Amino acid sequence: MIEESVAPGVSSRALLVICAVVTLAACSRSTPARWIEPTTGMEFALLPAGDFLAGSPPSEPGHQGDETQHRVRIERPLYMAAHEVTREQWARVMSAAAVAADEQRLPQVDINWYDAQQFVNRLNSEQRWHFRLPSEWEWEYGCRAGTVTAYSTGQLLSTTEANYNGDGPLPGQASGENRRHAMPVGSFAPNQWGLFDMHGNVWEWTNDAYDAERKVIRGGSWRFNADSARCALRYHHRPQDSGDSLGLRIVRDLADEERAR
Ligand SMILES: [Ca+2]
Repeated sequence: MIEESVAPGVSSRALLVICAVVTLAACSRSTPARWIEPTTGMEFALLPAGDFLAGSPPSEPGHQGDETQHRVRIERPLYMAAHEVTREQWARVMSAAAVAADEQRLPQVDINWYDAQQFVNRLNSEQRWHFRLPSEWEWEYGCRAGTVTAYSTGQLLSTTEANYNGDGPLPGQASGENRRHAMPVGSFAPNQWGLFDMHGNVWEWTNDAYDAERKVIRGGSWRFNADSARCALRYHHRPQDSGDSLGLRIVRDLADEERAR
């Protein structure tokens, strides 16, 4: 039947080969799902454009008054770093002293928002890609990874799934481990989009203002309770503040030729 629908002399087998070649060519031109930044080895995951419901319902344990649910449109796909920025990556970009081998995979902390901006500026100066901090809605979009629950794991988060203070579980939830320190990035399973430690480990600066004086930080940390690690939680600090459980994760905008694919 297939031969009847194609040009004379083209067999069904030849048609299959042609289709396979065309499909392969199309795949090779698509924007890769993972991308590695060449100077630091930082790994990025491609997030699709799309809509999602930001915020949380009042019924969600830990819900705060500034988490009003609303739809957010992420207009363009973007690359989001799979991990929090590590101490080794920070030192390399900032030309700082070498980091001890057993600390290289720990997340960089004790940096304020201006330090974070300096990091992306230095990275941008070295190459043609454009890096930046995520907006808070890009951050929540990546954290949810298509889920609509309190966590990307569901309505509960165990300390076997993320590094938060297990002495402060959600109401009705059993206590968990309180590690009292950051863990090497990627110590727990990633979410559905391949992003690690969006819940807990260290807070992450975003590009957005919470109000006239403060910037939004997201994700909770090893110091904070389970409710702070929820996808919707919007915490904040003055940009000049820093702390031992506050770090960063960066994103990269797609280049024009990547958007065209
Ligand atoms: Ca984190």
